[in-house]
Amino acid sequence: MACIFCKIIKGEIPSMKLFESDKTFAFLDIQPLSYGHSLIIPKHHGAKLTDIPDDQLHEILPVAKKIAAASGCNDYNILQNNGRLARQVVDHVHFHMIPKPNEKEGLGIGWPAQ
Ligand code: DGP
Repeated sequence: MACIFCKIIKGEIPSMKLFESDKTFAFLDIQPLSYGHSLIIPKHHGAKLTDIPDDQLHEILPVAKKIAAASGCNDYNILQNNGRLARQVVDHVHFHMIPKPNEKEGLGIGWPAQ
């Protein structure tokens, strides 16, 4: 399997893991748009949201909520791109959690040391 996110799930490519269960994996994005930019993915491989069975998606938003809360930021984007026209680069479904820190909130408090 050539999928880089499947390799990350298996530990064949290192990542900064934030969460793992039998169906879900979350890790820091390697090209962060802000400090704490993370990706929440189903372990089930599929390129687009419509390729993933419903029962593999149930944890995604609860995990995104936990990670958003841990970021220490009140403001954040949850994004999910499908297809090249939508700027999807990696063909394994992933939800971006992008904190929008302000000066008061600083860098957030919940992240592992880097
Ligand atoms: P998208 O355009 O929605 O397909 O975003 C793909 C994201 O995946 C992009 O923000 C960078 C991230 N990414 C790509 N390769 C790796 C990798 O090997 N490790 C990690 N942690 N993130 C990656």
